[in-house]
Amino acid sequence: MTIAVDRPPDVDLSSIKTVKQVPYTEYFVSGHRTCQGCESALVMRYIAKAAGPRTIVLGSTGCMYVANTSYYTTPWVVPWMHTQLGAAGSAALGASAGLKVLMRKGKLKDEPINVIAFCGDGGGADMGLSAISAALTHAEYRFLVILYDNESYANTDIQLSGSTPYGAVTTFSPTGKQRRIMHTRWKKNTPGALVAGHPDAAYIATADAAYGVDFMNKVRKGLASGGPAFIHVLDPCPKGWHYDPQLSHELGKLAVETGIWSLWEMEDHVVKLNGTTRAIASGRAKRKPVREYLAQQGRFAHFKDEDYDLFQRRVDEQWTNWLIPGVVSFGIEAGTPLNMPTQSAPAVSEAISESV
Ligand SMILES: Cc1ncc(C[n+]2csc(CCOP(=O)(O)OP(=O)(O)O)c2C)c(N)n1
Ligand code: SF4
Ligand SMILES: [Mg+2]
Repeated sequence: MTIAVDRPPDVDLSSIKTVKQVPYTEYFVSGHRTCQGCESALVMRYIAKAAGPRTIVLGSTGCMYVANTSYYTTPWVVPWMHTQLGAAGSAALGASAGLKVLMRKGKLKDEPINVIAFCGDGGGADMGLSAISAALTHAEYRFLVILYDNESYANTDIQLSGSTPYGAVTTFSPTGKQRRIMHTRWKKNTPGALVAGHPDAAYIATADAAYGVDFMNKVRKGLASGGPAFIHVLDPCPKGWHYDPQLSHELGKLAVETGIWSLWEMEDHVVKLNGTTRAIASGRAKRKPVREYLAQQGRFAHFKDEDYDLFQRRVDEQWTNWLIPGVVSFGIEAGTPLNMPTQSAPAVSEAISESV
């Protein structure tokens, strides 16, 4: 049985092989007021470039709404609409369903249109997780939710989110004389939770703003997948992470090179590690010490050796104890029988009919 797949638009969603093949045309231009070195804004630019002109973008409240759409100005060239903090999943699903109904009733030309909804980590990994989860169960609709992760509620002055790393200083977790480490919880594994729990999602991936071509290709794969898709992209924030804006790209790379952030994708119901993450996992590259990444950021300036050591141990565990490094945050008991892929097993058991 097959899941009904929506046709992707006739614009180019093919894989970009080299930087020279990146489309020249911009659909996210100047006219925004994000901080210098803001990688979240770069993520928006990549999204728009990769998706092209036949696209509707829905943006949840956060820096990428507030700083991007000051009164009477906008950097968006494609149609853009604000949606509530926590509503990216429902906005994506609703827009996709709405377009389908209008086309079926003949009120809109029947043509494939990309629907992309973005949210921050506060809006997606915390407040809007249930809406994203619900949306990813609707295999009959084609849309892409992109969570841009700057690791805090940045727009409202850097409050701690479920995506904030262990020990980081935020306005909710200041360091002090009595207590050096105020934030003692480990970063939530949002994409791992989503990939493990949503068997009908068509495409789920992680990305990093420092790996632009990889990210743009993932945006295209998500849009071309024909069903519900989700990408979690890490993007350094000079204001919240307290570093010189010129280090944005370097820090994005270090997040992957230290193994703190992993690059992977689930396509056709199979998980693949990508790029540097794959090279580390297969022994072709060595993980860098987490200190190289953490020590360049003011939010970890209070760290002592013991704090770096603890952080390193937790990251090591991601690579030694997790079933898939950086993806599935548990191991399995030795000797546990595992499902083996068989030639005869059908991919999916029965067709899902159109519900609108
Ligand atoms: C329901 C609701 N609660 C609180 C707010 C205030 N608010 C606006 S933006 C924001 C931060 C959002 O953080 P995140 O989603 O991580 O996006 P970022 O600002 O980091 O880009 C908050 C708390 C709001 N707009 N709506
Ligand atoms: S606070 Fe961070 S995410 Fe927000 S505009 Fe500035 S750099 Fe970008
Ligand atoms: Mg945020």
